[in-house]
Amino acid sequence: MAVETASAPTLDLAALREDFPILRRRINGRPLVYLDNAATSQKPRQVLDTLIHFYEHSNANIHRGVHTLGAEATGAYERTRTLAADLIGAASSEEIIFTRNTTEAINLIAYTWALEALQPGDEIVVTRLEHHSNLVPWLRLAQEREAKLCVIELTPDGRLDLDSLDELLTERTKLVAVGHASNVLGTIAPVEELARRAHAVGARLLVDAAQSVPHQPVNVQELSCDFLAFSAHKMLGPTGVGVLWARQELLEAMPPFLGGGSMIGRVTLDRVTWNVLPYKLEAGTPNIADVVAFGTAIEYLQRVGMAAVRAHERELLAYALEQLADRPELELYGPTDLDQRGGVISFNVRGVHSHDVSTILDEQAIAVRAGHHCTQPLHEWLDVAGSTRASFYLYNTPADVDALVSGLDRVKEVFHRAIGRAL
Ligand code: C6P
Repeated sequence: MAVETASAPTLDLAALREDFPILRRRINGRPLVYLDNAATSQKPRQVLDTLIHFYEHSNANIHRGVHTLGAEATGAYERTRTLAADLIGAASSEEIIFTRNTTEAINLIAYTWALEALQPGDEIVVTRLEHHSNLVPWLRLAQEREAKLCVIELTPDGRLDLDSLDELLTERTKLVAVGHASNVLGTIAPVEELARRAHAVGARLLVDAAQSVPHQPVNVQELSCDFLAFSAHKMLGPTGVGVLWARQELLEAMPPFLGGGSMIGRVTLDRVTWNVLPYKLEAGTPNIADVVAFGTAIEYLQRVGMAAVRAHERELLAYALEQLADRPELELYGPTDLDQRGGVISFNVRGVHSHDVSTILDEQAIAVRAGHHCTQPLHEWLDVAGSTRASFYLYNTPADVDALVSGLDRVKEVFHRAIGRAL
């Protein structure tokens, strides 16, 4: 199990890895090296056990039946809400809304709060780094509401160019929507400063925290943001669960998103009133068992300590960048200052398609992601169609980095002619 000490957080990696059954898998006769954590993380047996235990002992619908199972299921589901609130420093668990994923949480804000708040001519500020989940809803809404989308561009090494903010933020800005950590470059956005600058012009700040909450301490009070979204499946939890956090007064003022069971106060044939928070924004039967198991994932991460997770990934990142330096066939992307960067390395092997790189790595049991990673405007800026991405999590080891490096040696061997032509 992991240990966090006050001064130097360290992880007992051998013990920790024992908790993840899938890490014992072999692919093509070799042990799995899982470096696709930004896409989704693996799950510890504690989370898997919770899922099985729930279905074997307490399965029932929630907030409905008054029988024992219904009460147990409701208690377990609501317990996760409290754990999620504690994890991000929410003022109360009523500020936590369960969704399917980050994408749905952001769309919820777009089609409730933003649809009401935006008038023709208003402006939404996003960044060049955004995942399509934090871009497409705003593009759609801008079209629907005749609003304008303004973009924070990047410095040459892929940080946000804050010099443009004075021009971009005006009294017409209603929302700044920013990814806390980029899923491609790893860039960590200076959210506190963005919040201060957004609030100074009366705008709200939405943080896409899909790649930050799983990897580092995040506190919504310290960030001073207004909305924050993340996904359970990227942080040891099951798929199908997302979290939307927003300040209570904003949630209170928002109209419901979907209509149906649970979200109502009273329904007659000519009138409907809404339930209190958080239920007003959770229509229908939710993903009960997966939310319950997500609670176990949060407890697991809390035991390890988010500062320890961040420190471990930063060490792996530093080691990997050192090992991958001075290889002329590699084009590496992302900030050089590791304090401003999460545990993600995207790159291209010159002259070789990212899918081919990924396929050769997969032959050696190394799982990475290839393509545009749902960030086409960023890849347009990088001037490449796609990239290969290795992304770390708490169970990765320096040996995984070594495997990646020798995997890339193999890519070089196989594609030496194409690489030679490109150099
Ligand atoms: N990025 C990746 O491989 P969902 O799919 O809703 O759980 O998360 C969407 C999302 C939003 N923002 C950021 C910054 C993300 O990285 C992601 C998911 C995965 O990079 C899958 S495309």
